[in-house]
Amino acid sequence: MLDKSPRPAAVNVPNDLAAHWMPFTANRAFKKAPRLLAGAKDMYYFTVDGRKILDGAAGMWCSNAGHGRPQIAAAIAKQAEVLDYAPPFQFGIPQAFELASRIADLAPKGLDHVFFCNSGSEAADTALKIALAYHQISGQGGRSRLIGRERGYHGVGFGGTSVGGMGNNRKMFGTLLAGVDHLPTTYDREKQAFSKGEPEYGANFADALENLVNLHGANTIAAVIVEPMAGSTGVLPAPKGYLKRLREITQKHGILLIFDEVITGFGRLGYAFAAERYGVLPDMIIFAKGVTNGAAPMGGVIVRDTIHDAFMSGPEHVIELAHGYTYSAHPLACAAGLATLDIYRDEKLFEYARALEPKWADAIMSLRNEPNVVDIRTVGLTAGIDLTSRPDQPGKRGFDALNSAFFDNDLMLRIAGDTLALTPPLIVSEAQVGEIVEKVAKVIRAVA
Ligand code: PXG
Repeated sequence: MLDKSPRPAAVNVPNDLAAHWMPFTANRAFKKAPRLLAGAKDMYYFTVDGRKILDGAAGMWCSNAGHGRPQIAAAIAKQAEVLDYAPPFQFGIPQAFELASRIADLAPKGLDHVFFCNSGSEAADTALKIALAYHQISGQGGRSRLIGRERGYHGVGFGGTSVGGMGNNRKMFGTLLAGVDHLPTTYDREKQAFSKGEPEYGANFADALENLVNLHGANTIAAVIVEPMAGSTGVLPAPKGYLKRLREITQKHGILLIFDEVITGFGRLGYAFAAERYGVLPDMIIFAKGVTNGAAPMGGVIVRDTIHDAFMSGPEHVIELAHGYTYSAHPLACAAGLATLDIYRDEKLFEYARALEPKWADAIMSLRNEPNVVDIRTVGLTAGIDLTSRPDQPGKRGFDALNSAFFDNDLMLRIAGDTLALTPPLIVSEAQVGEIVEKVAKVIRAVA
């Protein structure tokens, strides 16, 4: 029998915290000292107790246009009234087609087709499945290996977890996908420390792909997936020339190249996509987060014409790709996406981010002499600041920094172990950059 006797009275404000098992969160620590948010506007969050927190993280690399944009809210509200839900299989809504065209317009020429999902994780798994299916229908079904990279993050689906290269995200989950291998990380502190933008050293890390080709045989490898800047692991920009070399090697061996631009897409590196910044044309680009400014869940894959077109054969009543989600191209997400892209365009936010990058980099680098700082990396409007670990407590200094920022310095930042990651909304003013840096300095001293 189910026990439906009443629970002990839940606290009314903000709520009983027990039932919600929080994602990627130290649950017990959180519930002892909750970081509860109640509102957000422009560059700020507001806590349930009314404090104003400067957002140094665009939420979670999402809200590139800042928070609480009325245009986006109105678009979502209107869409909910007019058409709340429509089946995305065998039916369509105009907004989905319009948004796909707008995204394709922003992407490099040749990447003209968009498959919608609801998150970066779904988008990563979708791209990997498209790669496998593409080889299958092209008579190269033997190409089933997938190659990721150490310290890569591609979400939490089984595909993304398998190609991902962050040990903690993998080790509890069994054998994951078979036939996966990893390139080495592009990070070498000795040769790259305190680089602004792309480190000079490290294009040679791409050559490791030739080793994997020798090991497995090119005709067994379907795709390579990398982030142009590895975000979740603490901001590792691609070394100069690395992505170009990866493209050359994949092309030579008929291997598809997937850029995971869940973080780097929509202006984070000063361009619509990092592919444009680096002048490299991948076969697929994964996006999420910034496409709706975080205001509605959405992700997707932008696919090269040649790949898309290969599927468009056979009897016309037959489904070409047996894949999709109940909420693919959800009306509310499409409405949010269209309003968001209008703001990016009208306010020239990508160009603004590009212009601000040198000042941002200089400001962040001024933290290099703060205690325990062993490296700082910047690219676009992002920064990773490595702190030494407390003895025998990896991640504790970072965790203390998160709390010091939130509770004592009214700043939201992200942490990856003992690395502090900064990635403010692209509307950040020069004065606010200064404020972020001052606050981060205080945080670093507080956790020294
Ligand atoms: N790819 C990349 C490159 C990401 O950064 C995902 C895929 C997965 O997206 P979804 O929407 O399924 O979460 C991400 C997500 C952090 C942090 O603290 C970053 C992400 C997620 C959680 C934490 O840096 N990025």
